[in-house]
Parts: sequence; C-alpha cells; structure tokens
Amino acid sequence: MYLDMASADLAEIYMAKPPGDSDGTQDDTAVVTKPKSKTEKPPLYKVLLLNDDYTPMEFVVLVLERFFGMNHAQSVELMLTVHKKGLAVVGVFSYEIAETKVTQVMDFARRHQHPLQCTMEKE
Ligand code: TYC
Repeated sequence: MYLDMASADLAEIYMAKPPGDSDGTQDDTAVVTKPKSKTEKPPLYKVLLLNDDYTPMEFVVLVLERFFGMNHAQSVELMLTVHKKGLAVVGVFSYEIAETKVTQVMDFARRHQHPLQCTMEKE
C-alpha cells in the first residue's frame, strides 16, 4: 500500500515539466549574478576641515591635537595645509565616528566663538 503510493508520487515527479518556458523548453541564456560577499566593508567618510579668515591658527592646531589624535608637529603642518589650500581631509572614519568628530569640532568652535567649519563626505 505505502509502496504503491510512493511509486505514484515518483511518477508524478518524473513527468513534471522541467523549469523554463511554458512550452517546456529552456533557452540557453542565463543571468549571472555576482555572489554578494558576506564580509562587506562599511562605507568610509572623510572628515574635512575648511579654512576661514578668522579662526586663530593655534585654535585649529588644538582641534587637530584634541579630536584627531595628532601630535603638535603634525597638527601645525595640517593646519597650514588647510590655511593655504582652503581645506584638507583630517581623517577617514566610519559614518558614526565621522559624525561624532564633526559634532565635537563644531561644538568646540561655537563655544569659543570661532567660525571654523568641519564637514564630512562619503569616500
Ligand atoms: N586662515 C586662518 C588664519 O589665518 C587659520 C585657519 C587655518 C583657519 C585652518 C581655519 O581650518 C582652518 N587665522
């Protein structure tokens, strides 16, 4: 009894149409999709410091030391790059860290009444 039912089911499977067009034929084209990597890196964001005519050089140096972990010589050099070129990338971070740095710099500048601007953009 069970055996009979099993062979009836098998017959149905063997007789089923193969996947493809409704007439049972299959074309020989295929869509090739790249398998998505399971270890995708998070997007990175550049933090930019902008020049202005009023923020004191020493204040910018302090910002770079305090919020971007640079030593004094590195900070002076990067401050002068911003001063001469108009802007510079001061670091590259994940979205959350970049946003935190921008907020910290903007708050610190506002508290000291300097017009220093700091922004972020996707790499
Ligand atoms: N240009 C400013 C000055 O001459 C110095 C400065 C440097 C300001 C970098 C902003 O992001 C800045 N006092």
